[in-house]
Amino acid sequence: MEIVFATSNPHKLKELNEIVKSCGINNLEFILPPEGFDPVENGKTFEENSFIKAAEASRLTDMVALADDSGLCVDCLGGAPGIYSARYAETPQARIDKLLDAVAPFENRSAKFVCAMTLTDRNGNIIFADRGECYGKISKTQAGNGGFGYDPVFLVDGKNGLTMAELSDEEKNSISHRGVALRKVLNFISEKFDI
Ligand code: ITT
Repeated sequence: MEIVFATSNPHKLKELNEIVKSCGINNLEFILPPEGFDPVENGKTFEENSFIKAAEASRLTDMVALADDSGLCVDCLGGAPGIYSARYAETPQARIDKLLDAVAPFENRSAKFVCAMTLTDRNGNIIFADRGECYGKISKTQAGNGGFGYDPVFLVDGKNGLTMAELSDEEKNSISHRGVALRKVLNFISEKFDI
């Protein structure tokens, strides 16, 4: 079975395919949307933006589509950057620098990664939606080369002071917000479809 993965972020696609493989599923393939896929992410929540992306991909392709809207929510910043995580500053490094500056005055550095996933049918109607979360703290300095985005400054709870970027791909996928959300989606898909 083929499902369109409504993203323009190659890191997400890579992680998605690794997670599917780690679940022992061989007959499900996520494919990218066609050129021209450029949804307007003007929702107010991860869930709304996830639906907007999935519905747009279904509309363009006439296929079942899955979307991931995700981000980092930092407690002392009132949940920012949240749904604006991708747009917090120009480049990945500028986003990390801005985050470390913003968090610097605070003692409480607790944070979470959130991933809202929505599956839509060929007509763009929701058939399944759920979210995954992963808890940790913002580090004082960045460490590690794995993953993407804010991974180098996210100290994962229960991982002995390692950042998400210092974990192996398998370790990240086993505890990440994306892994948690996708495994729920895969459970649903395997019950509903013939995979
Ligand atoms: P699409 O909308 O095309 O899927 P995007 O990167 O713009 O790609 P989002 O709007 O969902 O996606 O924003 C997600 C941002 O949150 C992402 O660009 C990172 O900055 C951050 N993020 C999400 N998941 C992350 C992860 O696993 N590790 C580090 N940062 C992550």
